[in-house]
Amino acid sequence: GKKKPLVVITRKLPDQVETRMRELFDARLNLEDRPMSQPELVAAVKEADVLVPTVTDRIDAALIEQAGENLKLIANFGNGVDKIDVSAAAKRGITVTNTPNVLTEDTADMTMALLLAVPRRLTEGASLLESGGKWAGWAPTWMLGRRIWGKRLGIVGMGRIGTAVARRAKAFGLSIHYHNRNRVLREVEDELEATYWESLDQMLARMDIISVNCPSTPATFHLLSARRLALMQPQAYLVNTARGDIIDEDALVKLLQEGKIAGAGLDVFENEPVVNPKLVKLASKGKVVILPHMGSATMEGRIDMGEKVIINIRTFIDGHRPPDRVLPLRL
Ligand code: 8YV
Repeated sequence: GKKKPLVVITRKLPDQVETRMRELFDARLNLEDRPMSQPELVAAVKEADVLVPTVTDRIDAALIEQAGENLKLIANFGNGVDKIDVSAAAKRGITVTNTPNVLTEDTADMTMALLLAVPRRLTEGASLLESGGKWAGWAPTWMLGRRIWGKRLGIVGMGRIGTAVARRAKAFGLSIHYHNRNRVLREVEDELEATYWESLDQMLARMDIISVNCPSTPATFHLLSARRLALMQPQAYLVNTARGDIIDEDALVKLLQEGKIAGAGLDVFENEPVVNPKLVKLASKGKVVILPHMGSATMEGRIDMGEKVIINIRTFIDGHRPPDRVLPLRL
């Protein structure tokens, strides 16, 4: 029969995804589960018919330049393609796909977890008991957080995840506000009773909680700049489950240290996997809750992502347009 395509997968995936990949393709798995080195990535793009990278691989123009004749598809295991130079790929005739939809609800759940955890001092309370016996007993004025219900939530980026966050937040009694390049459909706005802010600056200045849910692109790099972050209210909280570089992290740290905003819940960072030690220190004081990029990390989600990758590869190999093709950005 036909020769199976050589599919190089850069990271360890759930067992059942790997088993399926082995059945369908000439799958080269990463059994050690550490990020590939640069030489390994170069070797991979030279040989592979299909590359399956994750967020820990930088697939930039220089790497794509070195791709072999065979490489025709980069099927990203993940939604964000900020680490992949999609235009450089397009110029070489390489198609790029991602895994949208299947991680929307999980990421929205984690956004809510952070949104609740910071104002209600969840990690502070938990670590107090974990560290042993500092609880002198309940008192009426002890461990007071801030109420969530009735507050204003401003969502930066009202796509699939932003909308899923809005639905949850509405059920928690928050009023929904959003900034987006375009207004969302009227019926979605009506359902969420959402207020559209054309001006991000104005929205930032008026919200109690800001949630970042847009993709990282050259246009959103430091979208929450030092100037914009300074517009936020001193009692406001910031949550980010999107990408670290959308926020000027140094500026955020400074505002938190100076008490110019109340707190932050962060699942993503500018320099992953390195977390700014100042943020770690703020976390130990309960000012921030920091998580190691766990937004979509559910067993079910990872399996669904794997299935999506497989569908994209199979559709492409069969000569059709894969369902989750990513087009180069028009900026
Ligand atoms: C993953 C993500 O952790 O899909 C994304 O954009 O950030 C997460 O789902 C990672 O990207 C998998 O490659």
